[in-house]
Amino acid sequence: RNVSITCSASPIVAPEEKTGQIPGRIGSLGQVSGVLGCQWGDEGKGKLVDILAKHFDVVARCQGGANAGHTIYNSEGKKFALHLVPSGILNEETMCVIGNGVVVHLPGLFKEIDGLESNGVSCKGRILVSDRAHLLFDYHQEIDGLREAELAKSFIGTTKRGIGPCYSSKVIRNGIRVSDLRHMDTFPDKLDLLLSDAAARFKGFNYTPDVLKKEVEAYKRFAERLEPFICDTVHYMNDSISQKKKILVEGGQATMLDIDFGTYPFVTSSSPSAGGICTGLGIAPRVIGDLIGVVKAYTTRVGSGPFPTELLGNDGDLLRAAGHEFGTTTGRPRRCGWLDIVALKYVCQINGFSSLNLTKLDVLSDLSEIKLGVSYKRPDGTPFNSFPADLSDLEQSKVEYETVPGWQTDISSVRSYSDLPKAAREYVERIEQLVGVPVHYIGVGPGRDALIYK
Ligand code: 2SA
Ligand code: GDP
Ligand code: MG
Repeated sequence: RNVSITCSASPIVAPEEKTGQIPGRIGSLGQVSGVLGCQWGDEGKGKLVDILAKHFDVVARCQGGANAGHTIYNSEGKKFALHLVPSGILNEETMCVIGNGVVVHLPGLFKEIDGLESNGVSCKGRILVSDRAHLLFDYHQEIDGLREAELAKSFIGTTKRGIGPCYSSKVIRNGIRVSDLRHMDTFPDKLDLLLSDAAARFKGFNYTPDVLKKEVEAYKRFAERLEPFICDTVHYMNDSISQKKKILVEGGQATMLDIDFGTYPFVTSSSPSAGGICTGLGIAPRVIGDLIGVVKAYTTRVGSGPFPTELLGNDGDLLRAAGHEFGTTTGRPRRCGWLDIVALKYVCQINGFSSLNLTKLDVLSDLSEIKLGVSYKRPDGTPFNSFPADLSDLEQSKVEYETVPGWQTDISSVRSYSDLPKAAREYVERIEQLVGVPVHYIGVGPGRDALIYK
């Protein structure tokens, strides 16, 4: 699950390489900017971060872990699927920070780094891992699976990457942090406490002294290898801000999966919305300039939980096939449906986006008509004023749709907004009108060049 490769016939040339100018409004983005998911993840955040990275000095992840799957293509069309390493890594001038809010599975991180290095991407001296970040052990992953099995039919549909169990250890305060690797004398006792706790709770978790011994040995080696990457990233980030360096924060997952604002309990265990930037990197709210919300032109969700605008049966299958909607981390088929304006308005309110990146508009090109979910109504016909917190309200609500004409033309090679078919422009403008946030970037394909600057 590291790096897979496909090669396109010819190199993809980014607009700035052709014209020497910074495209669109990239040049005026704030010193500290962020790219966050607006739906249930997989909106195409990685692609935008990769494109923006060359205009920033630092790209930082602030939450989540290797549950994230960010797919990007370099200029030769080589495909990279990143999980823990920030999507700025392909731009060799960019420093990549894994912040304190991230949960780090070291075997996975090293595997990812090895995969990148063997594909010609130099990581040496370019990745910093926070000394305050929590370590995610194999046992967290095992427990993730055991918890899901216990939940039986009400399983969350996690990525089984150990995310929930690791954040649980952090919050219950027996977690082990990166800085603990510098104290190998006390590390075995801390790990024993953690593993004994798991063994007491889960019958299926087989804990023996041999397990501890092997894990401690492995972590002694990991500690040595990680040492050059370990950094007080809170100091590094704030120092970079003082030095007027440009910082881009890369969100994983999305606000509808946020532990506070998402469709709880069918959420992840971190804060993928704006607040997670401050808690996950140790930077002040006032330094945050622009936040770009990434939103697919339709909706997908992987895992269980409410999805009001979901298309079941053949319609959903067609969208999945057209958009190649399969999990980047787990390969699971993603559930597909229409764009949900009610959820998007709620997410825009929480994050205060300065602009949106509407992605995968090309995927809708074959449709004769497209629907937008514009309001939710209760069984008695009264509308909800906002996105309901209560899952039973969501289950009972009926979505009202607005239908707009499709464009039925291939738009994947369009590069300027005015060249888009009228119906495609009208779709974009109707979304802007409904949510009140401008769309500044439009994705028309997976490659770096397939972006329209509006
Ligand atoms: P977890 O593993 O505890 O974070 O799972 C809890 C919920 O969060 C969802 N989740 C995701 N949803 C979309 N994409 C994610 N990343 C991968 C990708 C997913 C994959 O890029 O495709 O490969 O399956 C991601 N990570 C977490 C998850 O589905 C649960 O609903
Ligand atoms: P992320 O987790 O938000 O970074 O998104 P993922 O990488 O998991 O999923 C998005 C998928 O859509 C990836 O395979 C991208 O290569 C692809 N993609 C991104 N933007 C576009 C676009 O505008 N059009 C098309 N067709 N594919 C896109
Ligand atoms: Mg993804």
